[in-house]
Parts: sequence; structure tokens; C-alpha cells
Amino acid sequence: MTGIPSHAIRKWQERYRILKPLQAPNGYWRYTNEDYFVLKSIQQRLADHQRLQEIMNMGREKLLEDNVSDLSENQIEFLNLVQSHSYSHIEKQFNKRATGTFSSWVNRVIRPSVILVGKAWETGILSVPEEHGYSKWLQSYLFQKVQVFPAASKAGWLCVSFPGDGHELSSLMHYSILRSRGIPAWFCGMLPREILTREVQTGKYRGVAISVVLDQTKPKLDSVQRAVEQASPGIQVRFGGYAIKVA
Ligand code: B12
Repeated sequence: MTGIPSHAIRKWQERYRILKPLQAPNGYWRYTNEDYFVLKSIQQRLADHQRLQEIMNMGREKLLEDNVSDLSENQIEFLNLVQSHSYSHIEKQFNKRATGTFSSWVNRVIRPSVILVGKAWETGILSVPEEHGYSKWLQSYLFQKVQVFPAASKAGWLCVSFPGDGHELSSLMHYSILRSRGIPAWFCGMLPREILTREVQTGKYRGVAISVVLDQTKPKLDSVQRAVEQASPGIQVRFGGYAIKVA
């Protein structure tokens, strides 16, 4: 994740005791986010031509003060919970912050957490399994949370992601807000185009809410809209999500 060769990390760990990894039963070293920031600080200082011995003499605490990341303490603490798969703690934090309406909670608490975890993955702080683990957990947590609201009894919205767009959390968040407002809705995540058109042919839905997170061209949006409308004449089609807002 840091780009530092493992033999260098091991040498610094043994010779200077600057890192605090735990050893797993299989012998693998498990580094913490703090270790990551220590390593990034060493890397930065070496790039600035500071001598290794001098850097190591500064000690771990001083190196952490470099604050190579722009994350707040709360954010780092949250990422540590994600990294250690401490989902029950995350759930407690979320529940504690569940004030106001359900949709403001989704937008003010859940949404920033998704963006933070995504950013941590992009910058190499979290690995792919940690990032994906979080979104899978969040998906079932939020889905189950929504079930306290009355179930849809009449034709409602089918909430899906744009065919081929795997950002299902966006659609799930939209669905959960609809449900919390008493608007009948179902969540399907991402459906391939043929399955989506076949599903709307059943005539069970008043509309399809399509979340678009990956950039799409106007002709592609129009063509999906046409396919849905042809399959179920009179059905409403709405697009929403990150890419729509940006456009
Ligand atoms: C989480 C995430 C992922 C997760 C998705 C997990 C999941 N199950 O959803 C994973 C890791 C799987 C992922 C994968 C990828 N991702 Co990604 N991802 C993100 C991240 C961090 C957040 C996305 C998200 O959920 N955002 C949106 C949520 C929080 O809110 P929202 O859409 O605005 O939805 C709200 C409202 O808009 C509304 N709403 C939603 N839908 C609808 C619908 C209607 C009708 C209405 C009215 C309202 C509405 O309700 C919601 C609640 O209020 C963003 C970065 C970012 N900062 O946004 C990148 C990002 C979206 N990803 C990106 C990319 C490139 C990818 C990958 C292609 C990476 C890769 N090279 O493999 C893959 C795509 C794989 C695929 N085939 O789809 C890019 C997209 C660039 C672009 N503009 O096209 C981004 C912007 C990152 C970046 N900076 O490059 N990603």
C-alpha cells in the first residue's frame, strides 16, 4: 500500500522498533493505520533527503505528528473500525447518531461514511477486502433497518442501479429514503438490462428509479429509458445519483 519494499519495512521494524504490528497465528504481520502513517512519514522524509538514522531517532509519536493524511481523528478512528471489521461498534456509532429524520441520518451519517471509506481505499489506506467488506455489511445493515417501515402494499418504485453500474449503495440509500417516507418501493441493486426490462413487464411497478454513479452518455440513458417504457407502457422512469448531480 505504501510502495515501500517489504524487506525495508521488516528491517525498520526489527532494528528501530518504529512499527507496532501484531502477528497473526499464521505468522503474517498485521499493520495498523497508525503504522501506515508512520511509514508514509518516513517515506516522505527520505524523499526530502533526511537521513534514515535521524528520522528513526525522532520516534514514532513525532513522526505521527507529520500528519501525512488530511483525515480527522474521528475519521481515522472510524477507518480503524472498518479495518478491524468491528461492525458491531460501527452499528453502535451509527445508532447513536441517528437523530432527526431517517433521510437526514442517511445523508449526514451513512453517505459520508461511504465516501470516506471509498477515499481511504483510493488512497491505499484500506485494502479491497476491507472496503468491500464494509459496503457489503452496510448493505445488509441498511436493508434490514428499512424493514421497520411499512411494506409496500401497492404498485411502487423499483430501485435499481444503472445496468452495469455496481454502485448499489446509491440505489439502496435512495430506496431506504423512499421507504422511510412511506412511498412504496422495492430494492433490486443492479439488474442487467434484459432482466430489468423483463421485470417491469410484470406490470407490478409504478416507476423505476435508476441510480447513476458511473458517468453515462445521454444516448445510453435515453436508450435504457426507452427500453423500460417499451416493456411497460405508462411506467415512469427517473434517474438520480452522483453522476446525474455532477452532470
Ligand atoms: C463506494 C464506491 C464504490 C464501491 C461501491 C459499493 C456499492 N456496493 O455501492 C465499489 C468499491 C464496489 C466501487 C467500484 C467502482 N468504482 Co466507485 N466509488 C465509490 C464512492 C466512494 C462512493 C459511491 C457512492 O455510493 N456514492 C453515492 C452515494 C453516497 O450517494 P448518491 O449516489 O448521491 O445517492 C443519494 C442521492 O443521489 C439519491 N439518489 C440515488 N439514486 C437515486 C435515484 C433517483 C431516481 C433519485 C431521484 C435520487 C437518487 O439518494 C441517495 C441518498 O441521498 C465513489 C467516490 C465518491 N466520492 O463518490 C466512487 C466512484 C463513484 N467510483 C468510481 C469508479 C471509477 C469505480 C470503478 C469503475 C473502479 C474500478 N476501476 O474498478 C468500480 C465500478 C465497478 C462497477 N462495475 O460498477 C468513480 C466514478 C467516476 C465516474 N464519474 O464515472 C468514483 C467517483 C471514484 C473516483 N473519484 O474516481 N466504488
